[in-house]
Amino acid sequence: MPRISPRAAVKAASKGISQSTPTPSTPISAMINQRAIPSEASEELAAFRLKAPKPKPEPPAGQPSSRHRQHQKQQRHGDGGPPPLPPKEALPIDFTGFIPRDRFEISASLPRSYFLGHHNAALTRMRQSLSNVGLILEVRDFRVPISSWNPLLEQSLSSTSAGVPRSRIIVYTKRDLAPPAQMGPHGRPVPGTQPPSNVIRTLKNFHKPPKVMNVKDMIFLGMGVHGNSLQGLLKGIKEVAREMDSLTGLRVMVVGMPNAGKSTLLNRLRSHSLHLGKAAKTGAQPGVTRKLGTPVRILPGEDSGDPDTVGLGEGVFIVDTPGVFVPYVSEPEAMLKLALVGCVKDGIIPSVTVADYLLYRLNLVREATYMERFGMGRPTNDVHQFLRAAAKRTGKLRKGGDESLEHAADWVIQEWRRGNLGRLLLDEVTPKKLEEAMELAREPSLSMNQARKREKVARKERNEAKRAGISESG
Ligand SMILES: Nc1nc2c(ncn2[C@@H]2O[C@H](COP(=O)(O)OP(=O)(O)OP(=O)(O)O)[C@@H](O)[C@H]2O)c(=O)[nH]1
Ligand SMILES: [Mg+2]
Repeated sequence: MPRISPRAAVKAASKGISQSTPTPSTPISAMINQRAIPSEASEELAAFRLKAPKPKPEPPAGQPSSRHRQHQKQQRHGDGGPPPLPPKEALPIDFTGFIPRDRFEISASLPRSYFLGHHNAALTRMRQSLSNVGLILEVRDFRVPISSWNPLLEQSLSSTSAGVPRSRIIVYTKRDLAPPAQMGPHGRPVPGTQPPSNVIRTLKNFHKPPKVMNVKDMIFLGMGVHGNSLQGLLKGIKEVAREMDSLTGLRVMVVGMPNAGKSTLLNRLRSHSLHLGKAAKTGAQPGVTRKLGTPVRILPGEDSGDPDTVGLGEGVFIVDTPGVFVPYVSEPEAMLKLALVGCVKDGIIPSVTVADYLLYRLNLVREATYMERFGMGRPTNDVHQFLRAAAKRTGKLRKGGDESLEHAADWVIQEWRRGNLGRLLLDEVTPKKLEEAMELAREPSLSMNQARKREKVARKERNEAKRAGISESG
């Protein structure tokens, strides 16, 4: 039999590798989990685009608009109908004299965990598949840059079996859903708001070596103009691949909290660099990806002939993973933030509570979009008033009060997530806050056992509170 050199053997074995075909080093069990899905990348990007209302064509100069004509007709005929609505812009939207709540009351029985069986199973599988992973892409949601940080993932995946730190790139997604800088008089930020550029600077400074050794890069990504950062991310990935200088190329694992945008990131990288369609399923609820995927190619290998691939060996492949929640959220407000951004499955925390928290945060930064949208002349601290106004506007107000308020709450939360009710940065990002988060992250003991115990106590309290409620009312 002819002898083949190791390099030639690897090349020959991988000759038939298609864009999403597992490489020879892929465990067989991992190969069956993910199949290529027909191209919908452009739809995906289109879905990102905020649904801005289509501008109505202006009537030719000198001619009144149809609304104006109708108004004039009513005035002329004096038909006794209801007075015409004032134009939306004329509504007095004013925070003068309004005092927003300065704190949000959180019930002691609020669930503080969403760590599911498949999260734990996924973590175990991720640990088992790490041997050939050279880079971790850690995905966090830019609206909650601290709360969506999962120290458990970091501790579990950040070093090799030899104890050497594994390279990491942190990707903050949903940058497009962060608010533009809200500047008040004298060019100062509106109290309670943080310009995203300050947040980015603080995060970058904090993660600079030597503080966090193995973070190679930090990328802030979103739709539209923020999509340009994909280029920077690919550059960072190539650098790591070249440093590794491996014949088999680079295996990247994309990890993060549920619904942070991991699968979308994989699809976007593949689409951007190879112009190929969607390879991973995505969706607006957490838990869409349930198992580790097969490696999906995002960069071609050296044999493609492209000079830009020199040093990339067989190319770069990404493994998608299910979102993994933290075992226990010690800060109750962080749990509300995670529920609001969609990291926690809807319904785990009552939607009226989540909508109330949203209202509290909108008022804190004097975000008036809800008043414009729901035809409210004044801001409110009352969630029921807020939801009733929303329900009236959307026709969701039906008989049976509470139920329709819950529907309205679900809808309001979705609208905010789509960016249609104002944008918020929910975490305060300061060096001190980051330091505190880092301290918490250094506590590996606050893991499964503790989490289970704490959740058990909380569940007991919830049940007792429920029983007390029933006996009081009965
Ligand atoms: N506006 C906006 N939406 C995004 C962005 N990234 C992801 N999304 C949306 O966020 C939702 C979740 O995306 P996925 O990629 O499925 O999230 P995931 O992290 O894979 O979620 P799991 O598999 O459930 O853990 C989808 O509706 C995406 O369209 C972004 O940068 N901007
Ligand atoms: Mg996914």
